[in-house]
Amino acid sequence: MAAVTAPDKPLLRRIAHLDMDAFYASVELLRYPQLKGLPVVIGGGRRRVDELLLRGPDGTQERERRFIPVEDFPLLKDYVGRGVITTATYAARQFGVGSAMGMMKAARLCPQAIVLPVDFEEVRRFSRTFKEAITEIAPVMQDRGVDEVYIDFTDVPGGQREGGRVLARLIQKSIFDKTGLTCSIGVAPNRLLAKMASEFNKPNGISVVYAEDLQETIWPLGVRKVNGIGPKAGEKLARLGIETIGQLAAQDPQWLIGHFGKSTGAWMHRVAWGRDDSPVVTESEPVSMSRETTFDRDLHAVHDRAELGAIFTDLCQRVAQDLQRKGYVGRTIGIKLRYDDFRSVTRDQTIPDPTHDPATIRRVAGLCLKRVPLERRLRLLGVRVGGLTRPGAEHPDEGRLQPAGAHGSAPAGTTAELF
Ligand code: TTP
Ligand code: MG
Ligand code: MG
Repeated sequence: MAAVTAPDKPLLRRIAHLDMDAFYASVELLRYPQLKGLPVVIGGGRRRVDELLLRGPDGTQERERRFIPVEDFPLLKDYVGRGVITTATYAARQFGVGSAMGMMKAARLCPQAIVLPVDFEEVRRFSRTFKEAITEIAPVMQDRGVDEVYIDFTDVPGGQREGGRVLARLIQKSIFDKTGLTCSIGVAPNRLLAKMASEFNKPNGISVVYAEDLQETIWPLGVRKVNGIGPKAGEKLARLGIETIGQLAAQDPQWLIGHFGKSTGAWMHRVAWGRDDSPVVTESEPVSMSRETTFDRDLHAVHDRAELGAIFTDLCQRVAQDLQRKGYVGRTIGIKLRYDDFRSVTRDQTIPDPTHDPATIRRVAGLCLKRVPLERRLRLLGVRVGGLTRPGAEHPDEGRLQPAGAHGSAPAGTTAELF
């Protein structure tokens, strides 16, 4: 392939982080375009709201979504309950409303905001579509969740021009053309800085950062802007008098190691200096899907049999739904238990024909359960289906999938986890 730049000028490592703007809310605006520009928050209960909206005030009319008058939508001021906001449109954010805020509190800030619940199916569908739009242009993409990815721009045509801005623009346009959704992109020498940069010009923005911008652009930011410094580490750093990334960079690495341990302390020093060599790992297909849940109180296989049985069946159904939604079947069905003393055990069994049937998964998982000691109380139960294939693959090996990377895309939900 012809080099984009002269041979004496080596390619700069250019890594992008792309994050969709107000993702769940933007997905709703696609089907209710009459709400564009208005404050809308996503949160609360089921999608019964759709039925109500579609039937109209007298409960009989069948209305098309885009013709439903704005006045008919539920408002935040009428919300009663303990729900929290998942996300908010940028129009709503101007009122100080945002992710993780209680809905009743948000109602005091922006009573006129429209409330809609999330539609996970729709969100996942758009998630797949925008990612496909990216890989058509830039194949080295790493999935980092429902609305964000890392992309290696280094060797992609346009990836070096204006530091990556040209390619970023092209990707934004392609995503918009295919979905009607906007996103923000940060391009930087590595993933660490790209992740920060993608937030600089939200929404619908592009931000290009070079290694030499570290001092001016990155060091004034708060330490919590570093992906990996969470609330606990942030608080501890604050107690030590370190608020900004620049202050972190100024610390002696040994001092950081003294406070945070060898690996975290050394890592903190590295990231504060903008260093990150981690590659963008192209996401392979998942090898397994699983659901697990930690109980509110430890349960006993005999004394809490009914409760445990119901949870077990529910987990099997959820895994089956995940498989069906994502279009997989699997042959190896397994369980995971954690006892009250935190020891864990797993068992699995492989069946002749791959399945995504909840009853089959439940039956085989039940057989696995019979093979573990159940005297102790349990704190966690999980169900897993592995050996995944796409149904309809002509030859079993053709549908067989590669091992997942370190960050499999776990199905959304509180009980979801890959194990
Ligand atoms: P984010 O990318 O964090 O937020 P966003 O896309 O809504 O807004 P922004 O423009 O600032 O990127 O999260 C992506 C989606 O994930 C978001 O639309 C809703 C969901 N989400 C949750 O379910 N819980 C949360 O706490 C957050 C922050 C997001
Ligand atoms: Mg987002
Ligand atoms: Mg995101």
